[in-house]
Amino acid sequence: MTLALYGHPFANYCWKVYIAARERGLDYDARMVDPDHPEHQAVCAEANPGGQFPVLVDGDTRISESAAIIDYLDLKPGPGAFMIPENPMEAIEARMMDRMIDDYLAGPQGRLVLIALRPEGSGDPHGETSNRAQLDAAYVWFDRWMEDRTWAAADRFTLADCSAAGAIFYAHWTHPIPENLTHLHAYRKRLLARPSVAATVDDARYFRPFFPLGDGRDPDLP
Ligand SMILES: N[C@@H](CCC(=O)N[C@@H](CS)C(=O)NCC(=O)O)C(=O)O
Repeated sequence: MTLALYGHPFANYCWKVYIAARERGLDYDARMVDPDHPEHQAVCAEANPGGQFPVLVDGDTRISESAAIIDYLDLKPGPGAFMIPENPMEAIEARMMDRMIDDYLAGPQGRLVLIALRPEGSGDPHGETSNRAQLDAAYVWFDRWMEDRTWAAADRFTLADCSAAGAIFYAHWTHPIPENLTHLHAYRKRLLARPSVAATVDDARYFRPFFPLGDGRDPDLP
């Protein structure tokens, strides 16, 4: 039976699972969650309290939360390497970095987008300053972390890199990564060159004009 992934091609947390499925070489049926597909929104509303996506449905199994979905994908036989390392300490490092990337990069990045989408006159200057400061601090930390690494954890492409791809991609559009943070820039370029990530970026191309921040220019993209 084909796995169904409910999500949206432009959504950062959905990128995590699309990238993982591609890395594993697993087929999936991408079900678009948007107002044109209320039946798909209903699946997400049943799957978690916020109606958030991604949601994976596999027969009677329904999983919410991108990291849990990637855990589940590792149970499926496929030609690609597992996204959670088999070595327990490496698995802990991959999960630790997944959480840090979600919390310190994707978190403030997503909140800045929500602030930008507020109706005129109902901005949040304090939230804007504080989320930009959080990204500034995170950029410095992650740049140092990547100084002697190719991938974010366990010396190979893992769950952590599935998280990082969309988080760093959109973070740079939202609040540019300073040029002197060369390790973080190099990691972003490595991620964009990875076929699983490049295909996911491509699937989202149509939606780029809807992004509310930045000037839409990205020299690292074809
Ligand atoms: N912790 C969740 C976060 C999911 C999430 O924030 N999804 C966003 C799309 S990237 C969403 O559903 N946004 C629509 C909404 O919140 O209504 C995960 O890792 O899956």
